[in-house]
Amino acid sequence: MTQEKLPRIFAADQQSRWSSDHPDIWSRRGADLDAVPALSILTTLWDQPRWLEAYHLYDTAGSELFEDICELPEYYLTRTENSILEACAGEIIKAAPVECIVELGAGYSKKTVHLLTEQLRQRGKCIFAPIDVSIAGLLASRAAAQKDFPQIEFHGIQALYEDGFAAIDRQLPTLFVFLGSTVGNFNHTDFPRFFRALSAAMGPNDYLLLGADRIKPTKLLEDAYNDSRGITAAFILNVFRNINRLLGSNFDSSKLRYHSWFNPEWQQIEMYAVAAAAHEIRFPNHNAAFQWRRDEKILVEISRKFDPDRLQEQLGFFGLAPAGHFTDVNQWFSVLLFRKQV
Ligand code: AVI
Repeated sequence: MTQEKLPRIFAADQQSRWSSDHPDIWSRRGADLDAVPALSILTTLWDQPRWLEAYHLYDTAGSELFEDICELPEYYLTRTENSILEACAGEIIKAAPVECIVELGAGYSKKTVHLLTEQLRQRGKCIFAPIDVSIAGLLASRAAAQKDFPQIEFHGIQALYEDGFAAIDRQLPTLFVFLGSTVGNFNHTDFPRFFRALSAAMGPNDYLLLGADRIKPTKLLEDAYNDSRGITAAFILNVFRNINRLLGSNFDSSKLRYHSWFNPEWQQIEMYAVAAAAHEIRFPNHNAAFQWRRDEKILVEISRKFDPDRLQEQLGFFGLAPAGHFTDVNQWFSVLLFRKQV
């Protein structure tokens, strides 16, 4: 790794912690981003009910399948959020007088482009810093940003979200952007941990822009997660190929089926893999095995749906004050702006 001078987006005390292997992309020294999967997978599979942390879904094949999901007619989330940002980016950027946009996720979707375009139009300059564990995603963001916006100062941060945003200088007015309703994939433990850490990392002139999918008629929600082409099923079941690759296990895709539903009490879509036939799942590298009984389910992912007013009130307890609410004509999706309270 080469040692360059850290850009000013990093807090002063971060100097010795980050280094750069690729121009304009920074990684935490010594961070082993691959160290956790085995422990995470084994501990949650031994829970009752069995479940998985959602990040295991995003290997190369999973990331490609998710791109396909975003194009599905039933999956209204991406295009609805995009239409809100296209219509409201000017107002959002005006309401958030910042110098830097930090995107949680490799970013550079059409949605981010609306914000970058407005930031440049209104302020003439822009620092853009996506945070992601995927180096491939960050390289793609960098290439796209440099091609379309040569005036932008780009700094990719290869890290877990919490490590990435904790490193940003609190004195630099920053808009943190967390789109796509990825917040809906957090369980009830992840959610408070994430917002506590984010709020603690934010400085007095910082803002958060959060995309949140809303509660709506069950049929619309269930169709979005059970599409007629079976892409969502392939995305969810692909996690077992990834686990076989990571852990040397023997999940058999011919013995799995997909099941999803909207749980009205928990206000979340639940996405399961169900054993169509019993089989023993072995983890030879870890000297462990379990019997997956026929019809037993593994909860692979949840996607929570929100009441935006309640979400705004809830984030108030984390020191984030509502500063704008942008939605679509159907009120299917909300893009919420918050200001850090000091
Ligand atoms: C990434 N995340 C916001 C998606 C969602 O809608 O919860 C993941 C997804 N899973 C199945 N379809 C989409």
